[in-house]
Amino acid sequence: KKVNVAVVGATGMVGRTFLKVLEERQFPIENIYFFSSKKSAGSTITFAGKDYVVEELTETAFDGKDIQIALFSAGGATSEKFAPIAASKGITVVDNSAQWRMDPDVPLIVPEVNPEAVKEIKKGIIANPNCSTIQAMVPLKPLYEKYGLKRIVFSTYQAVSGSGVRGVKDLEDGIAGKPNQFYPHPIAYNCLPHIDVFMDNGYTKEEMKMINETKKIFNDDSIKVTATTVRVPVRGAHSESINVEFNKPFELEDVVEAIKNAEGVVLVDNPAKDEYPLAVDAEGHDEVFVGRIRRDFSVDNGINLWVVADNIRKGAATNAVQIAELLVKNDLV
Ligand code: 11C
Repeated sequence: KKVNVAVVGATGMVGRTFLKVLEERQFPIENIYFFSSKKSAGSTITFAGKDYVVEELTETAFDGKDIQIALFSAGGATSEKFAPIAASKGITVVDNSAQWRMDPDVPLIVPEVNPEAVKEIKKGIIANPNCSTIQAMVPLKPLYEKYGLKRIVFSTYQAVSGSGVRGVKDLEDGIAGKPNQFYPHPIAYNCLPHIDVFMDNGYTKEEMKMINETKKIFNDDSIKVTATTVRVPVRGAHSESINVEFNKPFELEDVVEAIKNAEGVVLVDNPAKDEYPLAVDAEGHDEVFVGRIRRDFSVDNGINLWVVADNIRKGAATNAVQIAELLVKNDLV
């Protein structure tokens, strides 16, 4: 079965990666349409060897095209306005923004973790989780099933590509000795404990996304979660230290085995040879790389992990395309 697909926000960093991933995974496309704001409309996009003109996104832009799936990555405001418009025309939206993630009527999906949620579409919208949440969920899934998750402490080391082209430019400019224009402080040779805006409770929005999205994806409010998210001078993959306490005792070798066998995970854990996941190795790949798995001796049933993934691929575009694949596979479009 082939479907008609729309890509909204095709000219941004995630949008361009959508195209690569759709091509690589040979997503079953009949026709494809590209939409953007007025500013980028009229530009040309090459997809699968063919040139397409980007159309301006308007309230009537989807009409007469028989589109089944729309992949949105054009920011929260565009998703807020246009995802319901697309849905009202019978299109299923896979939305990469934070706009709909915590809506109880919108499934929030990591395909390796909660694919069954795809059957609970109520508003015609499915949300793609935040990049730092997605990569953490993949190795935690088998551990949740085996031992239950009592408490998680996330500490992240996030790449500048998470801020899009402006973040990458600030890093490159900083290394070249030029001032930063986007971040409030220099990112070159520095770490900023500040991703997205600060909330009234003293956490950043990025930290609250990790906390709230984790509970929603596991459909379990009993998991205690805290997070500190940090921007580091790395280009294209997020790294995370994850400290987890289980509800049950465990053998470390069983934990390693479960992570090794987890769908979408590559185990890189050989300290004797200085082998552990690295951002520069993960960049450009779709898998989640996990290593440094060790017992946390300070609690009864705890472990520490180091988890690395390309935040634009598995953290955004690849996960969204996998959700679209679930829609096709389950005959939902
Ligand atoms: C970052 N996690 O690294 C952000 C980017 O809610 O989809 C993605 C923001 C989001 O800055």
